[in-house]
Amino acid sequence: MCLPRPFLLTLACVVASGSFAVPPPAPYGPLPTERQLQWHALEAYAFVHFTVNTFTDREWGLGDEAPAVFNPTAFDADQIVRTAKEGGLRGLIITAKHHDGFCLWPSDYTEHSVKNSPWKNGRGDVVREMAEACRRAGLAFGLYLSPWDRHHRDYGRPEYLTYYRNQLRELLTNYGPLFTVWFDGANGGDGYYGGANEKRSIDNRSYYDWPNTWAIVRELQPLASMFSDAGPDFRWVGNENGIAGETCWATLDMTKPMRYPGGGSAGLNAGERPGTQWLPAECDVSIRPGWFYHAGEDAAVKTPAQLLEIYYKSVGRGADLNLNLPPDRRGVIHANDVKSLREFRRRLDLTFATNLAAGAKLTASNTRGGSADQAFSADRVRDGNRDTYWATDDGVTTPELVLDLGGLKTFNVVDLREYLPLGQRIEAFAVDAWRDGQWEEFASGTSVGNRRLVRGARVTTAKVRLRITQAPVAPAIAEFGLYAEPVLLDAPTITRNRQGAVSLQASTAAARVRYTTDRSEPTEMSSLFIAPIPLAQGGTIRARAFDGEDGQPGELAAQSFSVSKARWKVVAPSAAGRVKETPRLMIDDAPASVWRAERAEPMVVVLDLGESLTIGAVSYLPPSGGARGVVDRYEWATSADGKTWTTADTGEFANIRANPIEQTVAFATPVTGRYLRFTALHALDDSPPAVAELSVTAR
Ligand code: FUL
Repeated sequence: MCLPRPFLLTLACVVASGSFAVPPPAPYGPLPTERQLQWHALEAYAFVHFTVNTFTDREWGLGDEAPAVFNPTAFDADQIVRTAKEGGLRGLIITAKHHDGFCLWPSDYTEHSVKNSPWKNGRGDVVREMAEACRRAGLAFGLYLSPWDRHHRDYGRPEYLTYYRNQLRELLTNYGPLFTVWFDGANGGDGYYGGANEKRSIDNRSYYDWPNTWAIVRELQPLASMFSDAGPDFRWVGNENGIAGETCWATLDMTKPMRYPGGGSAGLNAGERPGTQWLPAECDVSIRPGWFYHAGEDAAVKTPAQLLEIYYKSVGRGADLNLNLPPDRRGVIHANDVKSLREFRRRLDLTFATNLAAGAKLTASNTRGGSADQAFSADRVRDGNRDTYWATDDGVTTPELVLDLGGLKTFNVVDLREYLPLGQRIEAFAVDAWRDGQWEEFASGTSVGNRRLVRGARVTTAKVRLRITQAPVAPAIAEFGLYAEPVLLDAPTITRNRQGAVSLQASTAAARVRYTTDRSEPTEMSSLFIAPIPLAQGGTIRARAFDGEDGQPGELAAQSFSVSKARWKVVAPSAAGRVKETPRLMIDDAPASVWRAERAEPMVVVLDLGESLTIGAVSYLPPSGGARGVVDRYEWATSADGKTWTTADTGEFANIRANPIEQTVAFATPVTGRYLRFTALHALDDSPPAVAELSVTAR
């Protein structure tokens, strides 16, 4: 067996220190490789989605975009990299080529690239500039090269594979060391394909011949970890909202038939134990609703609190976080994203600045080789070094570690890490705090792996106890820490009634809530909330509470509202023949209630908006809980009288399978009408179309 490097290092260390009383524990289960260990150490890195879509306002380009549309006015790789770095992200992956086939580097194998764009007169190379900026800033650099290519005429035929691999070689050899190559499993079928404009179905299992493509990466970049739904080095977490399973094993059962790129998401969120391979999860999520920049989403950037929630549920569940920061049409990260990310990092830094375990007196119920054996002593859990660990004697699988904090201390975050080279050993653990003369459970959990962060209510105590409650073998714990998040007033709750009046409610009566409706940050100078805010025509509310005594600002709350639906009527389909469901479910502001068509054929919905409106954007919310009924092709039309219709837009809801969020279609020029028609032209897997909600944003 080939042992991973840190494991050998530990051995060497033990020998060197002369304390070789007992050997280290034997490894358990599937083990990580050296490249996977390096990937785990990154924990969080940036995704950068940038291509023609940034300029066409799409999520998936069709492949027929002219290279001329790619023209950032002030592209600044250093600004993008600096933003990621200041956000605490340790690497960056750029979409060298997305599904539209446009190449951000001047590839020798196609004319469909930056070399035929006006940007830098065709002499630019986004990939090179990003690679160099990452190198300067000390960030790991990685590439996304979409296997699905809607531009290439040979896509679907063997010739395309040659093209794809040529491009891969180009990227693997010309841009320095890569920490990852990201292989996307998405494929929507239809595309431009050199002018054929048709649907091309491929067999995800066989067409790409992955083993031979992976071999190229292994040959040219042996330390690059490869992503796909099912590895070979790290896996998709099964959603695009950044949340790993509450239990999230770093292992997967690769004997299952669907374990191939594009093979579906079943089992990926939680992983499988014991599994046959070390295949940890990556949580990919965008800081905005979409993966590409859309000006219409400037007010929908995730707040610092939302980013923290994602961090605790991705990194804090043993996965890596791949957070997308999409450059805008200038070619820089928008100020809203920069601001939110900075505040997110500031709060994390404040939280992890002081480890209460550092000054504590530790008492372990067992130490491997006896308490004199420094190599495995409990002290190792607080040395900030993931390559050293506390271990117990073989057979001691449920040890305890008591921390005497030397006085009352307050914490709300627990940080645990296993020593990965020996495998994922812990199956369950609990943490207790000493209260009123007895132990009281603060939290309990399952998988640990690379990292487990438990975030709970604040506890003030003089003693804390870690209990490993289930493990098949003696645990090997690299880190255990106790931290306190800075106290902030909770974000106020924002609600709107049917009539369109918005109320803001602080979590404590003493706080005062201030708000804005112009998308600016609420400050102590902003309007004070005293009475419901009329917002029947929709708009964006940003609000925060200010402490009644010291005026300290609390968490930001932000919510956008569409036009109130109080006066709307569904003209078609009619409710005839339906008992339980009525078409009103499409406009009842309740995302969970869904109208489903009976047959898998285009469904036409006609709404009477009750008055003539100038419509800037329309939205479709798909049903949740699977692909059934999720519309992926649409047409929107408006009418003044409900008889004569003007088509406003027709197209696809790109990426709706992997990311089934509300789909907003913004019109370049607003359209006017009292009647709105939504035609669901097609739904995923040829299922009968379904609608959870339809909405309108007025201009
Ligand atoms: C998906 C793609 O289809 C999206 O456009 C995006 O790139 C996301 C990260 O992966 O599968």
